[in-house]
Amino acid sequence: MTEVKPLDILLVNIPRQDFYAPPAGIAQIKSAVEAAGFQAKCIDLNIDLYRRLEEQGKLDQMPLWADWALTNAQLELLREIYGPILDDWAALIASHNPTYLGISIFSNISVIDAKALIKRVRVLLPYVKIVVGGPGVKLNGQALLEGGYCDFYIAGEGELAIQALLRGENSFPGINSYAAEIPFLDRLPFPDYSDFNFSSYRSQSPSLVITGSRGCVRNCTFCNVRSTWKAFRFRTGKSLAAEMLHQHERHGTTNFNFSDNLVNGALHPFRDFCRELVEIRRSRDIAFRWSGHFIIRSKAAMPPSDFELMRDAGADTFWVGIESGSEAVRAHMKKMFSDADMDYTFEQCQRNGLRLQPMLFFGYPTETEADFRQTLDWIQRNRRYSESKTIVRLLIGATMSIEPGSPVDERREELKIRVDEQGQWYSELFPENTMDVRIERHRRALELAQSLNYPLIDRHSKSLSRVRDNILAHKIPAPENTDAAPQAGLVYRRSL
Ligand code: B12
Ligand code: SF4
Repeated sequence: MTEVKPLDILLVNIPRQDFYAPPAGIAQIKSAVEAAGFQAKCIDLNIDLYRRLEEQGKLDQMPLWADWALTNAQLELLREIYGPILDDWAALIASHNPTYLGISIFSNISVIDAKALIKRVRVLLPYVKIVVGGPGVKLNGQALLEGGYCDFYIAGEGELAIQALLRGENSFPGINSYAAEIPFLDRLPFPDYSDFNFSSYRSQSPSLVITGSRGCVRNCTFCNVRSTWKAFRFRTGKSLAAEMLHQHERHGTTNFNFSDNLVNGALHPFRDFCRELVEIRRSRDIAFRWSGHFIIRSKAAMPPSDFELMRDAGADTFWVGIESGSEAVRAHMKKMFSDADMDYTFEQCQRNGLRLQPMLFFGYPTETEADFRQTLDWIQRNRRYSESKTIVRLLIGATMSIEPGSPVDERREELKIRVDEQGQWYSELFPENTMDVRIERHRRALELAQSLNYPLIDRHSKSLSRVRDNILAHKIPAPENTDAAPQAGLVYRRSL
């Protein structure tokens, strides 16, 4: 009889995440754990939710999982649908009887789902040691620990800390604290996706997340990237190409999405990576396609030959942070590119068949009406790229929110940022830029883009109109950050 090894750690991923590809976080943690000699298994509960809702003909209810502020009726509906699913998940976890349960919390909103699941798991498996990790743990880990929801939290990069935890080294940096950044990313094992059923995911062909770098070379004033990653670290082109080949051999994957904040942060390794893929295409006839985030650089930094190399290497679609049509606003943001750099980049992308998903947002603290009109001009001016299908989607982002840990947050005094009686931020230096005005700018930009037939992504109209209604009704103060706090007449998804 063969002896069944007990499962050292069961890793689960919870809603709400994307449904296109298996989750990279737990796949990365699994390979790190197994490299240290422990046994791990991954279960993607997020995709399980999707498939269950699909079976029940309730996919239209999916937005309930991504909404911060629900009406009482919506909350009741969510509880009714979700309660039995959470019970099933707790039973599934209990059936594996692992020593540790690792829960990956993708964003702040998933903390609510984590708590609801943990309450149920604690009843069925009172002795399991629960460790939470993932991007949503950064701000919430300590509270989850103090609330008894977990035995450990690992904030930041989890690979080394989880290995130490399983070895019993509970005071290793990162355990119940923020993990030190891992300097040499090439030394990490490739993520292990063997526990996932690729046919469950929504992408047409098997698609995977890949990480080429952590951190960013920029420090845009509205972004909190430096509070998450201090240093920019990157993998070599050889290592990245080897991971692609590895995943291709195991899962047939030719489509990859970079999780990096930017793929062109370090240009030498980026070019090496492209050359590796050109060579793989030539010698093995494998045509990888890859997409990600991208920053605009000058012609001197990225000459036309770089765009040709990207094309030959299978570069596909890139999110690009334009943020504002005003050069003055972008200069204040430290975006570090001019209109000329942007025009050059768009032209090069068009010429080489690279597709773009530009992102805009509204009401940066220094944004005046004149600046905003330049964003409207930008939308007008670039419609030719939408018509030529170089711009495949335009992201009409939210109104500016002041992210904890961002340079704007740290410079609140200098910018004279105050909170008005509605709980919304404004700057005494630019008092016309109120939440009302920001919401209005969002609406004007959206309407213009719609009228010009841009293919659009707009995730914020509904929540912004709720905030506006609250402001107009002058009910209880609306939240400063529309994504993260209760609003008048609505209930926060505080318990499930
Ligand atoms: C790709 C991505 C997406 C994709 C999702 C792809 C997918 N398959 O689900 C898309 C574009 C759909 C997306 C959407 C959203 N995203 Co997003 N996304 C990212 C991004 C760029 C990469 C995530 C990733 O895959 N990284 C690679 C893996 C390997 O890293 P990881 O998951 O962080 O895992 C590491 C650690 O976190 C940890 N870890 C992870 N799990 C576990 C578990 C255990 C037990 C342990 C110990 C450790 C651990 O160890 C891993 C290895 O070091 C990050 C930013 C970034 N660069 O990380 C933002 C990020 C995660 N997203 C974020 C947000 C807010 C969202 C949205 C809520 C945005 C919105 N308002 O709609 C949505 C929510 C998801 C949804 N509605 O579907 C925030 C989360 C911030 C927060 N604390 O809440 C981030 C950090 C961006 C940011 N700086 O604001 N996102
Ligand atoms: S907005 Fe993008 S480019 Fe700017 S610091 Fe953040 S991640 Fe980097």
